[in-house]
Amino acid sequence: MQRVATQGPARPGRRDRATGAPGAAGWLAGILAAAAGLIASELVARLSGTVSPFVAVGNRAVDLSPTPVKEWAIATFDTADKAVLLGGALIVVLALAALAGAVAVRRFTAGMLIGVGLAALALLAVVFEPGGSAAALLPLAALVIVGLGALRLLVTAAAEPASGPDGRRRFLVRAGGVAAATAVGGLLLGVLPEPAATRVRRALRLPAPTRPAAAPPPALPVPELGPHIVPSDSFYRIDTALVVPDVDPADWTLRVTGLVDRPLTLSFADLLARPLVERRVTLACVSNPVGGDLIGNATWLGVPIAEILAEAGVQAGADAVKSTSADGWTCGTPLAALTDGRDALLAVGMNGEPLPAEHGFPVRMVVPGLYGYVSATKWLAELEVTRFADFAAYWTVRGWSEQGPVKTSCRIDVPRESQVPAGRVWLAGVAWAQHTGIDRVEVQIGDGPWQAAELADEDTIDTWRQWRLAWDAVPGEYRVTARATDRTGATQTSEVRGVLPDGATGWPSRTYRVA
Ligand SMILES: Nc1nc2c(c(=O)[nH]1)N[C@H]1C(S)=C(S)[C@@H](COP(=O)(O)O)O[C@H]1N2
Ligand SMILES: [Mo]
Repeated sequence: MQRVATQGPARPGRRDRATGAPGAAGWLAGILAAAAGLIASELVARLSGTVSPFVAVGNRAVDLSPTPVKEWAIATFDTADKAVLLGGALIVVLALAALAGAVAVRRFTAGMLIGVGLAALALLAVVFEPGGSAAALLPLAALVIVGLGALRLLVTAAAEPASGPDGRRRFLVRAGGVAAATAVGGLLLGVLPEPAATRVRRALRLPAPTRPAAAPPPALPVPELGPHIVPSDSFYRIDTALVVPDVDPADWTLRVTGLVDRPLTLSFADLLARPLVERRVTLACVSNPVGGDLIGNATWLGVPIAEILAEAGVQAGADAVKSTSADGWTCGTPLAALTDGRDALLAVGMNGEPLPAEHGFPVRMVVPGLYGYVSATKWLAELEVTRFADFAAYWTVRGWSEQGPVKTSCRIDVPRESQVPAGRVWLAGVAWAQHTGIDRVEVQIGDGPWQAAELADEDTIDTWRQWRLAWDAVPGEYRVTARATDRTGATQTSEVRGVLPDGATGWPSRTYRVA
């Protein structure tokens, strides 16, 4: 390699003979050191049951990113948003580590300081982790010791004045050693015991409901239309948890606190010993755009929240229940929605099985008629009876409305493709007006008249209803629009509004080309 004269006399650190390529040893040293440090910290986090520094950094990125960025991420990546965020964070961390290595080969102290700066960011992230403990400093210590130690080991070899193949060999030996140790750590991580929730959930058999849900109505026979009850593994997932909280039912308690005569602490066994009811409820996310898929209908098994509140004895003046999850997320639900006789549940089961870990195992809330962010707390830990005037929940602080009743809406699902063969086709979809019920769905094809669609039998007023309309499609391009009307006679508004602050409005429409 040629060096330009203006670089001046080659200092020891400048020598590239160790690797044969200028800078490459430094980059490699940084990346290998970061990988070793990250794996070590993940291992310690797993063994100590604490949050890993990497996940903590990701969690803070989620908390700190402005609401429009979050909305964009949900809209763009849907439920892959977490994988995308963690992948992106990993690339950024490795790039910065590569930079630290490259700098350290030339100016040792400056390079190591970049490494220390990264560790300091991780420390901040860990300190601000809600519900974190002092034990969370252990994985961070592993990250610092292994990461910076490996960086020093590799950089000193890469920067050694030793000329020729000796220096090169020394660096490669050390790099190989660090890479091998990292690989072993990765393998170990793969064979460590699985989370308690996964293990316990597999063996758990929930009691049968004392009051089972009625049989679901027959699905409308439209080949491409999705099922009335959405299977748990394709049910939408929205939450702020990058790593699903691992809650062992044996350690779980629900605290009922605040404006109550008798504060309660219930165990999971206490809950299962009560009469369980089974109810079908359609859950919806306030971030669901018109026509979006952040909505799903499931069969839930659980204990009516009203019964628990009655036992605790709600005091006069309360108008809200603040619920908190095991990972510190908070939610504010109107007291009335929990006590007015609707099927608000502390759910332990979803679609005939214990709640999946991602959907809140072991216990979550399900409240018909309210968006999830004000009602559907997963990994539930505490119910505090209080007043809206006395607290602000996680999303309320971030610009979303304090109250979030679900807006009447509908969706066109079928045909799924925009190219449609001429002839008889079915237009079909779902419509919802939780806790009011759907009365009517109308469809307009092009600038034709509004036509009433056929509705599936009503399951409950808390569940969506499938609709369909036969269309004798002739070649051309058509905009198809739908609108739902609820049991009170109110038709969803045509006014187009975005999801902030309390849910999107407007009529869903799709353009079809008939050929
Ligand atoms: N602990 C916790 N519970 C939560 C959330 C969360 O971020 N953390 N998100 C809520 C939101 S915004 C919605 S829409 C529903 C989604 O429930 P699901 O993931 O089971 O579909 O969960 C709610 N419960
Ligand atoms: Mo949501």
